[in-house]
Amino acid sequence: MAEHAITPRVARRLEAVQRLLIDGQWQLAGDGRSEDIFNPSSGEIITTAATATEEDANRAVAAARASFNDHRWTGLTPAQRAKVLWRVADLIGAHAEEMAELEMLDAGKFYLGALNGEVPFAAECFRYYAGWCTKIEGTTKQLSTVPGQAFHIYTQREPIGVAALIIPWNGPLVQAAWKIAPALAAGCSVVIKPASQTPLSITRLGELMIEAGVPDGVINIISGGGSTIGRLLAEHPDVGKVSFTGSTEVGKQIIDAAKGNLKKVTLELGGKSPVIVFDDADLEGAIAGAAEAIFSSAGQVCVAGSRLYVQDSVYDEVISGVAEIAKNMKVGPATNSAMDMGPLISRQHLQDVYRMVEAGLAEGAKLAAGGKLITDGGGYFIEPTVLADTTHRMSVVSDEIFGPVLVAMPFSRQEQVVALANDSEFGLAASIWTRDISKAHLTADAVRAGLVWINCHGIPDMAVPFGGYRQSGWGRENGYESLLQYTELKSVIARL
Ligand code: TAP
Repeated sequence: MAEHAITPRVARRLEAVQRLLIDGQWQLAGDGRSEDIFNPSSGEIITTAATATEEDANRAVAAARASFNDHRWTGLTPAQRAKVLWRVADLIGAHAEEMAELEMLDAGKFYLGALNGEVPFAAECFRYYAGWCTKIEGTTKQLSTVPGQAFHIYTQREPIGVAALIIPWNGPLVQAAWKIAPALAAGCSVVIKPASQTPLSITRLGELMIEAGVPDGVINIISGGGSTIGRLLAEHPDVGKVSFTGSTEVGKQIIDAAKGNLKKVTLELGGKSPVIVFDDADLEGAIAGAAEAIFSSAGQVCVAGSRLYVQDSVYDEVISGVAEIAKNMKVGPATNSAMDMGPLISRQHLQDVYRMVEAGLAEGAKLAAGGKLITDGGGYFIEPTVLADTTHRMSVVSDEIFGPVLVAMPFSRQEQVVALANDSEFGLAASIWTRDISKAHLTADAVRAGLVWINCHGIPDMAVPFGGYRQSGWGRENGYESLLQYTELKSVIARL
């Protein structure tokens, strides 16, 4: 049966207000306020979530600071901390169905997709960083400035302190895991703020983390408005690190807010990632890959392949192939795993995406597929859309749409497509489709992006650094690189 019914356990959970986690205590907002949470597949209210006051946020930071200062987390051995993170992963796995349902309900993820994708990937993230806890190392050095004397010189990595983690709605559980796991592995205490639309899976994750043995105050979860609570966290003098994923516009505001105490900042921001198809590619694979790159999660993916460049001689074939896939996709609720594409996150976002499509058509793009809103039912749906014959003067080509809208154009030479691919304020990701191994690697070298795929698109791995050039961000998530960004580096010079 394709339709997934909500289990009684999750239904019961949603009857209550989703609470804040401060210093190990689940609580309502100080002023009792809560916000409605919507199901993007139906437009219906599914529950309400407490929205933190500034006083709540200050208490969360104070709890994190106290837990850091009294070493209740860093005082455990690395192996003990690793075991706790591993237990978090096991608990996510043990509650995978429930987590997948929660991800389906407020983030619009397909149940089976979440069950087999996001949920195990989030668990894997905790396992990956559990492994790093015992492997955070410094180096030894030799001194040249003082001849004839003995010195012992070494470096060590130390946790920064309190890390504020601010995440978007488009993959709440994985985004939370990508920040919480390396922060805790490094020894930081954290305050995480989910996007206002998607607190459900993170709230449950918090419960599992407490059950796994993360000490009170080391993990704090506060839902609340971005421009109030998010900003407060980015400004807070007791926060030493802010790791933000979201729009480039808000990323710049985070930099401003963080400058008061010069806190360390990691930013994972927007993208407009090129998909480059050469005429010698396996076209069947490239066509399917290009469609998947933009329509997966309805294009609400920061590394979505949203600009398609196809070499002249195969341009018509590739565009009509991708358009054919788009036209045949079944669009519908995330509860129905027989669908190919689910909803956008909100009515507002749906309208924004639709306006971008209209602007592209007004600027002269040719509609090869889609372009219409799907208005039956209350959910937030738009057809998978392909705009062909676009140019770099059009806003649909320069601006991130963050929806299932592909813009396509032809190219003739390798140098030309590299110039086009790099002609963007973003530099998050790219994919290159060709059978010529030299061309593939030379193009990968020339494209200015943080993550380049060859003959595939969008494959993530915990070991592979993830982040962008230019206005796609600062720093990297995943891998050892992410963990290092939650540490300070100390050098010690000892005369013996
Ligand atoms: P944003 O509006 O930037 O929101 C992201 C988060 O920041 C939310 O938790 C939001 O809270 C909060 N926020 C908003 N204004 C803030 C402020 N002034 N100070 C501090 N926090 C603030 O992005 P979005 O629309 O939710 O997400 C879509 C964007 O995220 C796209 O541009 C996409 O490319 C980007 N994204 C990037 C990546 C990576 S890895 N590069 C991954 C996913 C998404 P509220 O929800 O309460 O507004």
